[in-house]
Amino acid sequence: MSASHASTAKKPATATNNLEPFWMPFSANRQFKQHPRMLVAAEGMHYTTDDGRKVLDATAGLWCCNLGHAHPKIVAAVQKQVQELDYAPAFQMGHPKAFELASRLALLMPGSLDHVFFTNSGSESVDTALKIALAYHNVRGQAGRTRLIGRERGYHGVGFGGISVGGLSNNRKFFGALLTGIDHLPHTHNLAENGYSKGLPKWGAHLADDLERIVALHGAETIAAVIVEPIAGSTGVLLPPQGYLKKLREICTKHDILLIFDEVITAFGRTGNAATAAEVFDVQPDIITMAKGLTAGTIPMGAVAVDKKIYDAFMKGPENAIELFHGYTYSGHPVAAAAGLAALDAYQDDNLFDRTRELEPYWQDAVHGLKGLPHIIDLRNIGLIGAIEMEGIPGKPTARAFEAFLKCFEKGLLIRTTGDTIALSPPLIISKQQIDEIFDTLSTVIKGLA
Ligand code: PXG
Repeated sequence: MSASHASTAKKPATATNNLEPFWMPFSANRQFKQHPRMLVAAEGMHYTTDDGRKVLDATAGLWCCNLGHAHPKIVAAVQKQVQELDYAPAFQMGHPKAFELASRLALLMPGSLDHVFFTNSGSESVDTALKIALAYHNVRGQAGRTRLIGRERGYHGVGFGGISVGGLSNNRKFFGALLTGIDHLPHTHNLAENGYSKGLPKWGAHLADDLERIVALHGAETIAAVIVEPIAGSTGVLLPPQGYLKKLREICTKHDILLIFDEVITAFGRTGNAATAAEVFDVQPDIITMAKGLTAGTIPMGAVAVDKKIYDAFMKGPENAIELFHGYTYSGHPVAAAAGLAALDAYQDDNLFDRTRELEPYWQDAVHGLKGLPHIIDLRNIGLIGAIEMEGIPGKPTARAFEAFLKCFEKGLLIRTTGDTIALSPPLIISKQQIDEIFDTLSTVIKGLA
């Protein structure tokens, strides 16, 4: 065998805690492995690091641990489930908890969104929603509706569907031709018009009219669906201008185009006193994608809620025929379903969606209390979400925010940065005192940034 061929020879034994083999997702691998930041335990609002420090979680993990960490109800439910029924085949077989969770979710979803398809992540939820949209038009005799419309700066996970409708250049440009037949609406971020908005910004509803331009360009009869995040999270917390989502809804309805809300980070109480941002913003989509807060981050699970008219369109033809050729080995996994049911109980029993609304004014004052500190060019908030946008260091984009991230971590605070924006999304169980702690630390750190 020539030296250039890969070898299957056994590797020499290496230390089991070697950091090298794990190719970390969305991470600067080499930098991290030189200076690792390891979390070894978590409870309530705090992580514990491997050197025994407590770190206040201002990000709910990655926008997922809305109930804080190690919620006793979820811990008990998962332990019990894994012993009782660890796995059940998902195709042509069922187990009660998946049906129960779907029923509970159907009740939580707005309007006529009353059927639920289970996935294992936000990315899978997005690709599932896009496929359902295409197949929906197909089964009702409109197979020409194949175009999908996303939005600039949108993040819809990392599947090929999600990066195609997504609008983040780095997530797209390395990965070939992507899906064809995709168009993008303009993003809605405008600091000159909307800087330092509290809640939804006033300017920009007209940006939804761009959908009419796209419809005119391609013909409505070629367009299957529009997908947007009600609040664009990963790109730096971009809030929808007042009236914008309603306008999108109106234009979609007019042209028989499905409207998909990607609520992977906004669902489960993040934005106000309802399960979904759709309800908080009073706009009814045809499909909602979820993940993260569904199990409060404890077990991977995603879900896609669809309007009754969509499910019904598939329930035609012989009853012994499979209606949708799509699904995952772990769709509705018993342990994930048990975690989901326990999470829904906990949201309800602890009134956590109401709590978001109660804490919102305090949170808003705390976010906007940073105004005037060096480097800050915008502050934004809604529900229990906050964004601190900083001016980048010339020629070194992201460096300033990343330095803030490292300094906060040293001081016992976990934040999340994207570009030069700090995004905050604490567990909904946070106390006012912990909100103060977040902003005291941030204020000290930001004042000390280069
Ligand atoms: N859609 C949206 C709107 C998301 O925010 C996904 C889909 C993909 O979910 P999965 O489970 O496949 O990762 C997401 C994920 C951040 C951050 O810091 C956000 C996400 C993931 C990791 C970090 O903003 N969102």
